[in-house]
Amino acid sequence: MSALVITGVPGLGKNLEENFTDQAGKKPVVISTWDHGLAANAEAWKILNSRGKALDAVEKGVMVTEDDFSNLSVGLGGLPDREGIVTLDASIMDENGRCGGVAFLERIKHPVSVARMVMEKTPHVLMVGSGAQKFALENGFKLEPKKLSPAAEKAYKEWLKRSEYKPKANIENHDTIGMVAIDAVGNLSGSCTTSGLAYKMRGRVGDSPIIGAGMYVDNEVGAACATGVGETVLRICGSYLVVELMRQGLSPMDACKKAIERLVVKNLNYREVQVGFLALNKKGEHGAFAVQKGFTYALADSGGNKMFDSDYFLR
Ligand code: SD4
Repeated sequence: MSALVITGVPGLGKNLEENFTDQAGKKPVVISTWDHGLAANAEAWKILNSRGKALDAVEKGVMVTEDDFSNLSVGLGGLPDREGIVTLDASIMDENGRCGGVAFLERIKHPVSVARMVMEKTPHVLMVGSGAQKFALENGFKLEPKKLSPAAEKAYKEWLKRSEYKPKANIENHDTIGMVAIDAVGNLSGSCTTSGLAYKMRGRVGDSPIIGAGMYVDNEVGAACATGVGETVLRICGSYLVVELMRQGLSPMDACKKAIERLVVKNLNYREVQVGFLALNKKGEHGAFAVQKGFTYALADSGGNKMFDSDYFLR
């Protein structure tokens, strides 16, 4: 058992425990990726604990992370593409199979809420770029300044000196937030939001806004989300694969593990990347698995809000 203390979230779980087995199911429950998941879960939990809907929980939860301008991988404080511009990707999906996504979106603070609006107000699933921004502005979102956060600007200037593109595992360019939740009545929903890989090519879109890659929900079976190098997840329709493996009877942990094994076979560069999957089944049991050591996730249920270490492939 490792014991890492997470600070900065008063009153919430403080122990980081290794979780190499499925946890017993409890409802409601919410899980989300990386350390910023704690604060996001805390918001989601308020909704779930008052018998609110999983859909509202997964939207409001990740909005906390999008709001944090000091976060270098989610929202407008994220690291930019190689031209110095922050472009955001997000998706959301509910218990009825309704879903929405936005990609390559600029200067809008809450891409997950725009994704929800795509789901609820349009006949479409995915909107991108200037069209997505226009849609957001027409629906009450504000155009935010075209400005990097101080930390992102500093990092970008540093990067420009060499302009080398080499994503590294578990550093600041791999910290998307993916969240999946089951509410008190047993309905599942999921969300995912990111500024994508740091210093990506202009126009690059990752797995996060793509339904079935960065996140997927099937209310009969379970829900899954992904974090890490999106190209490797896109190649295997990662989150959909995790859900389908649970449909075949695998536990959430085993489903995530099998999906990582598939990813490793289908991506020759797997040693150089980090990817983590998180899954929740209809019983409220959860699991996680990653390519490499270092993937953490947060879980909130009636027992509290805690961090866990995921098991991993490259031992
Ligand atoms: C992407 N999957 O754009 C995202 C990045 C990420 O943790 O997950 N970072 O490829």
